[in-house]
Amino acid sequence: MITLVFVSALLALTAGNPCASDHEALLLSLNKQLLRSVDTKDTLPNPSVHIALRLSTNHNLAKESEYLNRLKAEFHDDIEKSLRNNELVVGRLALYILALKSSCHDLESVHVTHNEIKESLLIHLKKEMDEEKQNIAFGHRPKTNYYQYSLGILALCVSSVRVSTHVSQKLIHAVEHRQIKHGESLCVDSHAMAGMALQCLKDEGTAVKNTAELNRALGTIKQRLLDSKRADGHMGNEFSTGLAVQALMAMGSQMEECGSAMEALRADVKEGTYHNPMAVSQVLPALHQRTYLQLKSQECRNENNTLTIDADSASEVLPSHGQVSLQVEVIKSNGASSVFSIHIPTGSSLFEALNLLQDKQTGFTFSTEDSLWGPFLSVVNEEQARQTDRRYWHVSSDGKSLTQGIKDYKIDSTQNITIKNTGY
Ligand code: B12
Repeated sequence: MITLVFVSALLALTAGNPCASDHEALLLSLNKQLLRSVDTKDTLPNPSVHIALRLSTNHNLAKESEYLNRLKAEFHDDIEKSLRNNELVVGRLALYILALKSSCHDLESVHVTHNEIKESLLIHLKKEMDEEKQNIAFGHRPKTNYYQYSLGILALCVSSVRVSTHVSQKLIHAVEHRQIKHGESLCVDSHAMAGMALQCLKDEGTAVKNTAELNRALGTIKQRLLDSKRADGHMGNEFSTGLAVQALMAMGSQMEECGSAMEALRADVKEGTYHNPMAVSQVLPALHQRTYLQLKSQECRNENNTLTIDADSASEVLPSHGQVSLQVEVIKSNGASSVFSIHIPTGSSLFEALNLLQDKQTGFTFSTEDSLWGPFLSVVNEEQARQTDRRYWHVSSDGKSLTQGIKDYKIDSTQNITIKNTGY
């Protein structure tokens, strides 16, 4: 009798847990999708992709090691190129360090050259963080952004480099004074990154200016992440939920496999929301219930080396049918507006649509800059929205801000796109 009650209770439990049955299969397919993306040679290798592969349970060690070598050659060169142009590389350098760390690579053996001085990656990052601290002191924000500033602290902390109390204090202060934003609203992604950075300092017992303030900031971040939860389980949006889940786990919250945020992520995976490798790389660790903080104790021993790419798994691109009309309004920084119209094949990306519009020679022109997320719209009708002036081209459709970039956003119905030079 007791056995019967126990078995039916167990059955009821598993039946009420629909996520448990397909979790492993979904994880594996997303893992394979990310592994497949590393074969693309037409873009720079992405350290965030490497980190996600290394934080996974199953590996393809040969491909991972080949990718690390590409990072050490191509990504490394790109960082040095930016240094020659006197640009700050805080975020990319931090991700590069975390990627090396994820493969247990000796960090002291990798150097960058800046102003003819050769220095280790960690020393250089420490210097850039000091520069950013000064930027915050005099300009009230970092030259890059708080997402990258947090990544910088995280990379130093995970690599056991002491973070100065002045540097950590600036992040704690920014959290408490609601200065961490994406455009107009509080930025969930950056709060998640700040949470992981500050949690790392706490776990390490790193000296901070005021321990009570550190704890208060961690509490604030946790509350803001929890408050960002929507009815459908997402925290912020589809692209911040993975980082938010990861941060909450790092901060000691139980994020159950069957919790609503995990359910939301799984639903997104099934719907194919995450096709951009950068998006996959920010979601996969959370689904594995792993966090960037675990890179600190990464051992790289006895790893499961069974991950392969299925021969027939390449996704099929269906030919599009019909046309939709698109209206594109450009609003320049002085408020001047111009409107362009075009018919495009259904399912075109906004990037393809803008190219078609440009080819029609109606006066619309644009150019983009490469980033880890893909092409970032930087110049429209010969006006540049400069990040150094804290401006960008904000993109919306029918008045709703896009949650994807121009290359990923697909157009399958008639709509009005607005591209507006906006300050942030
Ligand atoms: C800071 C930030 C911005 C800043 C960047 C400028 C700055 N110096 O601070 C501003 C406010 C300008 C911005 C703009 C946009 N952003 Co933004 N942004 C971020 C954030 C929080 C951090 C990016 C970063 O510094 N990464 C670290 C460094 C190491 O990586 P990086 O690739 O070198 O960084 C550069 C690019 O990421 C680029 N960038 C920033 N946002 C976006 C978005 C897209 C689609 C692309 C291609 C590039 C890009 O700016 C970074 C600094 O130069 C991320 C959060 C995240 N989860 O990644 C969101 C994030 C990348 N942004 C996002 C979006 C949607 C946008 C916009 C499309 C919003 C809009 N409707 O207009 C625009 C881009 C429009 C365009 N012109 O092409 C989404 C992208 C999701 C997706 N699937 O593509 C994210 C993930 C936020 C989210 N959860 O929704 N963003």
